[in-house]
Amino acid sequence: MLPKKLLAELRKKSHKTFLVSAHIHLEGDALGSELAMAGLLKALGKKVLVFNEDEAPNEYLFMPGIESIRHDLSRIDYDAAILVDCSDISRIGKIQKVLRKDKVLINIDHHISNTAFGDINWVEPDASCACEMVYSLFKALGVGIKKDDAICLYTGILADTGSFKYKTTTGQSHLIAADLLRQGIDVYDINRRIYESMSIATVKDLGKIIGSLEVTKDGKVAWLSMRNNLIRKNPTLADETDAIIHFARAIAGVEVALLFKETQANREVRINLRSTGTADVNKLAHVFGGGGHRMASGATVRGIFRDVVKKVVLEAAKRVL
Ligand SMILES: [Mn+2]
Repeated sequence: MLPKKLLAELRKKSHKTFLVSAHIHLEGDALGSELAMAGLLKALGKKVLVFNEDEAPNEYLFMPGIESIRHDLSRIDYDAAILVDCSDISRIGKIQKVLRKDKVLINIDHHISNTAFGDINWVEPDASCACEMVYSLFKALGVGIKKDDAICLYTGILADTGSFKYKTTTGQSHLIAADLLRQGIDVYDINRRIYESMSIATVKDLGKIIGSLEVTKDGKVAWLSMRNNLIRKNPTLADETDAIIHFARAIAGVEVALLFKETQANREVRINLRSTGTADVNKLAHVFGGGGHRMASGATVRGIFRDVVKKVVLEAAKRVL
C-alpha cells in the first residue's frame, strides 16, 4: 500500500530539491524508475538531481533525461533523497557518499529482500518493477504522464518482465503499458534500441559464452561462464545478462540458470541467478550475500572463478532436488 506519508513528503513545500538514485549495474528498471521519478518531481515544481555511480549502458542512452545524470561525488545541498529499485542502501554504491544523514531518505522498491533502510519505506514485492510503482505515484498525485515519462516507465516494465514474458507480468503490467502507449510512444523503436542494437563483436562473443554451457547430471541446473579475458576486450558484454542467461533457462528441464561473470582480475565473480518456476533464487543468492527476487536475483562473490562456480552450482543443485 502506498503510504500517505510518502505523498505528503513529495508535496512538501519546504522540499525544494530532491536527490534521486538507483542501484549500480544500471539496467532498464533502475534507469526508467529514477528518470520517471525525476519527471514526476519536476512536474511538482521541484528541482531534481539524479546520481548514479555507473555510466548507463549504451543501449539505454536513448532514454529521455539520461544526459542529466551526474556521477560526481561532491557534497551537494538537497532536501530529500529518493532511492528506487534498491533492496538496500549499499546498492547505490559510491553515491552513498553524496547522501546526508540529516536529510529524509525515501525507499521505493519491489525487491522481496528489501531491508527497509529508509525513513519512509514503500516496498511492493508483488509489483513487477519499480516503474509500476512510480506509475502509481503519478496517478496518486494526479500528475499527467508526458511522453518522455512514458518511454522511461515502459522501458522499466520491459526490462523486469522480460518483455511481458516472466511470471512477474500481471494484468496490471499490461494495463499500465496500454496507458503508456496512449502517450504516443514507439514500442518497436524502444525494442530495437534495447534488444537489437548489439555490435557484431558482441554477438560473436555471445557465441563463445553460450559454448561454455554446463549442466548438472539431472539437467536441472545450467550455467554459463563469462571470463575476464572476454569482458576486458568487450566490457559491454557484462550488460547483456538477459540475452545470455536466456539460453541457459531456455533448456527443457532446467530449473535454475546461472551466469558467472569474472568481472575483475582480482578474483571477483558476479553471479546472475534465474529460476524457471519452483526454485527460489532469492534464497539461493542470500547464501552468497546477494538477493533480489524469487525468480531473478544476483550476488557478488570473492574467490577463484572455478571455486565460486563449484560452490554455487552445488548449493543450487541441493535446492532443486
Ligand atoms: Mn527492478
